[in-house]
Amino acid sequence: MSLPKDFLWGGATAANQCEGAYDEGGRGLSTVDVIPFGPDRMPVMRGEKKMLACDAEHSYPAHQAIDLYHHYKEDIKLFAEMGFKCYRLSIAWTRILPNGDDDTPNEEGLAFYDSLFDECHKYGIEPLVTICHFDTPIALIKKYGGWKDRRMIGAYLKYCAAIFGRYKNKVKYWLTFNEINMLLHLPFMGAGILFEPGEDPTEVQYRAAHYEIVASAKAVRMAHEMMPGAMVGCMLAAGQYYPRTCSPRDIWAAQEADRDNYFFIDAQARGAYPVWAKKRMERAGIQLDCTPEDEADMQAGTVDFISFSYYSSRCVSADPEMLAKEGASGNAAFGGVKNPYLKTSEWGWAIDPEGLRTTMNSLYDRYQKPLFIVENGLGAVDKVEPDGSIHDSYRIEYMRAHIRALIQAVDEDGLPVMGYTMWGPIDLVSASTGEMKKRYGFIYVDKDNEGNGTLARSRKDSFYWYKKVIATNGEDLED
Ligand code: BGP
Repeated sequence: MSLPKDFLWGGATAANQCEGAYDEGGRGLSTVDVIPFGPDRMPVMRGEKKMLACDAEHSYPAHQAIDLYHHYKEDIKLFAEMGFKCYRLSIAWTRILPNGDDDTPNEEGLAFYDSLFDECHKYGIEPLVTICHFDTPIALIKKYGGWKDRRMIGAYLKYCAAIFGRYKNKVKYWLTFNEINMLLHLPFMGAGILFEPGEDPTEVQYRAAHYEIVASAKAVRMAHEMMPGAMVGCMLAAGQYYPRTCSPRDIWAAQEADRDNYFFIDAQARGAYPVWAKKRMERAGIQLDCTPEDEADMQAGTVDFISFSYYSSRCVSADPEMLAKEGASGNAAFGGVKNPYLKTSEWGWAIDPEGLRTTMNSLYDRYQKPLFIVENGLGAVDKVEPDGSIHDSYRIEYMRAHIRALIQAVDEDGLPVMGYTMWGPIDLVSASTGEMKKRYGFIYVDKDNEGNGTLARSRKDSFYWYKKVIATNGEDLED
């Protein structure tokens, strides 16, 4: 078994899904704060229903989340008890720049993350920071229309300069945008995009994608200049597309679906758009606002490593009858058809550990850069026993199978993998549904969908299992 000795085992969270304290410490409002719980959630995340402020009829899970803002010392201590080498978290843009592009950063926000990073280092935990995890500042949506506008690049770089300058001695690993391809699937959540009547949604999305890609490239360069030794990655919502049958039309459909997502990473990792993307844009009548300076910036700001989330593989069909019959698969953001070979989670997400190995090999074949799995896990309902224990064998089983696949990819395929930060080491708000009931954690948080609960933390069976996995560097995966 050959996982490297310095393999970065750990867990990943996002500010908006766990911090809460949305209006404390001088923090400004961002997209995630106005995405409500309930039936309006999807239309708002998709940019179809406009919501730029909170109202009394809705509840907003991000406002309190699991209150990590006030519990981070306790939570990081629990991560340390499991032996974490790495903690992936995101900085909330509006804690640092409440209006998104303020000239002077908010000291209270800066001080919060200073203290959080110190707490990590106290236990030898390396922070891995996502610069933007689904939180476009509302003020910038009002001012510019979010990432539809080129001026967002300048605002993002101001934010980067503030955090790179402040944390250069505390943070070595950075990711520019969480799941950058989510912009195509959930445009408001991914990039603060609201569609106006008469706009071509595809054109708007690709224009925004281009600005994010340029911003990412410029941030990579800035990071390298300001923080020698820093490593900056891109982040893809990954999961290989399988053709539903071996019909050539299904094969092509799967390749095209993969390309929708690789579009971003091709640009971030290779520094230029792939040839097929240019042709696709031409056919769709899309004019990318790509200047010669942008091209030079993209070329000069390629990422150091490829990070990605993996929950499941995906399956597509080119056959309209099949599409009508099988409809969308469980993950509403990605669509597709059911894979008859796979079981699904309680939320309908296909469970496919072998697909992780396939996805990793596709990514490495394509980019030849080190990989980093920065999200993987199982959202499930947990039952608390009368004595307070939680027997989450289903979670252990899911993670064991995926870690096995990761080890195979290293051992048998020889892929360089920097680390594995599973998603949601502590229960937190679900991004897609806003629920608390969809739990990922090794640590249980006493809070329900309606917001009731003491917020008390407790250890599930999986907590002790993961601790052993880390202690043995993946040698012992039994429970
Ligand atoms: C990814 C996001 C995370 C996280 C995860 C699980 O798309 O980067 O923020 O939430 O998915 O998804 P969910 O919370 O919808 O179960």
